[in-house]
Amino acid sequence: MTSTSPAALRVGMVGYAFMGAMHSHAWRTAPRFFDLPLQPELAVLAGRDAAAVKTAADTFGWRDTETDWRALIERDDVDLIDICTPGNTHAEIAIAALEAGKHVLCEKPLANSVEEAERMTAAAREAEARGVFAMCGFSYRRTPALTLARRLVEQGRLGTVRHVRAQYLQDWLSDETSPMTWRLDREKSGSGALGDIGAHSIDAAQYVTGLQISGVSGLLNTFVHERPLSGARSGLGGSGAADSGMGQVTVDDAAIFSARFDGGAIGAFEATRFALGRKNSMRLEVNGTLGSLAFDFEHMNSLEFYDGTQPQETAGFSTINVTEPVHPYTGNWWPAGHGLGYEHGFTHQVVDLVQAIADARTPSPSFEDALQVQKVLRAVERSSAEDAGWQHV
Ligand code: SOE
Repeated sequence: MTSTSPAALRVGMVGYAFMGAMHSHAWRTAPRFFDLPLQPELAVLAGRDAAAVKTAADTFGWRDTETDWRALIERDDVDLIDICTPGNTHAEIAIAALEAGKHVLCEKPLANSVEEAERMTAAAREAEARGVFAMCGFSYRRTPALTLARRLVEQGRLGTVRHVRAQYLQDWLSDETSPMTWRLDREKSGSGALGDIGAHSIDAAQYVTGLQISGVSGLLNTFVHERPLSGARSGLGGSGAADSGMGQVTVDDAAIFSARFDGGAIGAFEATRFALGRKNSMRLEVNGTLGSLAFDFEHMNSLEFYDGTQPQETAGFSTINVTEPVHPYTGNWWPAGHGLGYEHGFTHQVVDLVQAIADARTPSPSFEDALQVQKVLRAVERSSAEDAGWQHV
């Protein structure tokens, strides 16, 4: 009997900071733990600074480097472009890559505006007709507990969804001297807490419930308008140097909005980087006519479930340890009960993308799904900026 190894999927990646490191890890790890129909190869890493990109490539295990993403896209030894750069570059790179016949994985949020996201979605639709596929990286969908939550909603265990409560709470900007980053510059990031982390909540809420947000009313706020241009970094935040000059913060620090979903459910959303003590608390609570779910990423290996069909005497929220082989993705990892981390969602994202490409079907979330999230972001911003109240999405 002969065994044939799967065909290669040669990846070219643009960007090598936090998300670049994470995606590198995912591409390298996915085929080691999952049986994939295509074999990802870390082919070429692109970045503008030749020395820095070479160091990153050596660190993360990339074969070759480029200093211009256009040269990367032109290479015929690359099949897929993974975009891990700030939002202002997504549209140009993704559209060029799709036109050149490369599959695309693009970090979230898809773009900095609905107009860009629409162009990207049109390019993805056109590419798909040629067998070329695009996915947006809303990685939290692939946290096993959230995938299980989706499964429970699909199985009807919640009945009709009535309420969604979604909060994404971080605190890495609480220190007012924490230095400027591209994430605080609207030109580069499109928006602040709203697009960076609120977008995750929007995607997760729509994914878990299977419902789309049709209208919103929002309120954004910026608490700190100027920050030192440089300083000692610690994680995403840090403390700035008083003598480094000041830069303008041009995005929101926090966002809240209420939402209406198709079908009548209502939701309350909150995104902030000023919730002292909350590190990466991405929470989702869903209440239906038959049951409720609650999730907090700070306890990512568990899901709270209330089964309202149980006898009242014994009914109560139960904590499911989402660490067993019956749970989504977990059987491919450690022995039962041992749990997963932040990076696993990114590895699962690669697994599902590779499978979709091999099956020649639209990956999820598609650019179309991500465009819908972008429309929600725009509606929230309009509602707040123009004091315009309710906005249809
Ligand atoms: C910063 O807020 C950040 O790194 C986001 O950009 C990521 O998407 C999120 O997963 C963690 O927080």
